Amino acid sequence: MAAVPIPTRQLFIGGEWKHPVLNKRIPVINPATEEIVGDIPAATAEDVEVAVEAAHSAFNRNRGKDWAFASGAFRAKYLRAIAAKVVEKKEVLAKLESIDNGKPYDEAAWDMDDVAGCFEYYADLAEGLDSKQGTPVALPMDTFKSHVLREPIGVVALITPWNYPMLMATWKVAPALAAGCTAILKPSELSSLTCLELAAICQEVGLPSGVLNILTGLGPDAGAPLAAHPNVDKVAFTGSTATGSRIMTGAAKLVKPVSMELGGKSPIVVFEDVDLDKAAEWTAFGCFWTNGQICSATSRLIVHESIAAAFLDRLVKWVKNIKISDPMEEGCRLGPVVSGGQYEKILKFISTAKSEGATILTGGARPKHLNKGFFIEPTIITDVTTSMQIWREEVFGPVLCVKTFSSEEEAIDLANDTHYGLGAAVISNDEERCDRVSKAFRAGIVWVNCSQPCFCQAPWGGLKRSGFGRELGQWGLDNYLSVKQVTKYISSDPW
Ligand code: TXE
Repeated sequence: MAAVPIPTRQLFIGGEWKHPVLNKRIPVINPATEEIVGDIPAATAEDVEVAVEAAHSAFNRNRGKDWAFASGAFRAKYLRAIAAKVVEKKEVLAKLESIDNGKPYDEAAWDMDDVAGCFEYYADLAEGLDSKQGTPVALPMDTFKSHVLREPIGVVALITPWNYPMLMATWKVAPALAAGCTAILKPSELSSLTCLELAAICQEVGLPSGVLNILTGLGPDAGAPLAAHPNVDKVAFTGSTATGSRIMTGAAKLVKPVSMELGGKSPIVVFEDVDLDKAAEWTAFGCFWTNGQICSATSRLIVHESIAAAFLDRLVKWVKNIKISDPMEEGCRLGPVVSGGQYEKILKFISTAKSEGATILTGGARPKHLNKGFFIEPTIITDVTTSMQIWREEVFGPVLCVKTFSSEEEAIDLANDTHYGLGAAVISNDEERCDRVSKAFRAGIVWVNCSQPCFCQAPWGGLKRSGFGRELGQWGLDNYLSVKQVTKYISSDPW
């Protein structure tokens, strides 16, 4: 498939392209070839200052009538225009995503469909906001009358990761803009190309200046000053638990609200009554889709002991058939992981598992037919104990670890044996059992007889160290709204 030229972009601030104040840039490395294919601007605290000022003045412009306190229907027009542009540019965007992040082109193209769908969905919710203003509150006294206004929370910082660069940005940008917030988006330095194209789209559709500002740059140099800025009213973050915790510590000093979508170590429980082929397919999909670089990847397989051998046999056959290649090659199902750093980190996880006594059933190394690029074979690890690092820590790579169980109770205990609580899946033909297990899982998202499907209408987020707050659906919009009560004294008598 023909590649696309990598555009050279600047920071997007106040509706204009601006060179970073310190004029630094970060190389873009294609993870399939390890070659530098372009660069992105590296923002620092100096640029953060200008971007926050731009967002602030856009929020307040004309007393908010230009955006924040305009009608939802007004804002929806821009969200729909952005969605239409994403559809129009889908092929170029998907190619850029694939080159930057390493995900197969087809997957990147599906991501762009989801991006457009998410902007459309929040356009609908923005329109719906108009009729929800002024909801009356029932009071115990008829001398007072109260109603509720739902207003944008203010200037928001949106800090996003590299696994679904454009889609994760959209999960935040679309509801934030629908709510009437103005925003500064800081995508991951490992995959920023499509977010810079989102900036170009905003310019093309004439989004009012300063409503969305996009700063690319390193986490400590650009993300940290942005999250800590006193004129940022809220931080919405998706990324590692360690960085989330750091942002929360800073936000606590300013009593700044945050929402956190963090790591995971999600289980998939496979009971003995399943169709082995179907279950193997969902298990493989749940862990190896996007190379396991999904916060909700079901990377701990908990399988009934009576079917474990037959099931693993099918699973191994299944993963051995996955086509691993340059992500732009026709039919590719697994590309490289995103960066050299992630590649080394994942291989270290695998070698630690071996040294702790686990068995590498399949995979565990670079595929033999690829001698460059950050490729790792889909890896299945057995003989795992619950104290091993591979069972406890998020790998964020194509690595599945396996344990067996003999009773439903034991399966639930193993599933919940984690500090995380993002996703959990159960595969069984017994509906009542699926319902029981779904309730027993300590997780924010449960899949029954599947793993990973995600819809922008349904809430997304976790418990425990996987974070708090919910994205998507109405919950995603609520993240960016504040609730104001207005109470009127309506009696003619003196109080
Ligand atoms: O994440 P970071 P990294 C996990 C996954 C992965 C690990 C490291 O396990 O192996 O995190 O990835 C910005 N203040 N996840 O290093 O650091 C950073 O620039 C403010 C899970 O990429 O969390 C990027 O934009 N911002 C995850 C974003 O935070 C800071 C997805 C995420 O980067 C910052 C990604 C700081 N001090 C990684 N430091 C998921 N839950 O989906 C960094 N950033």
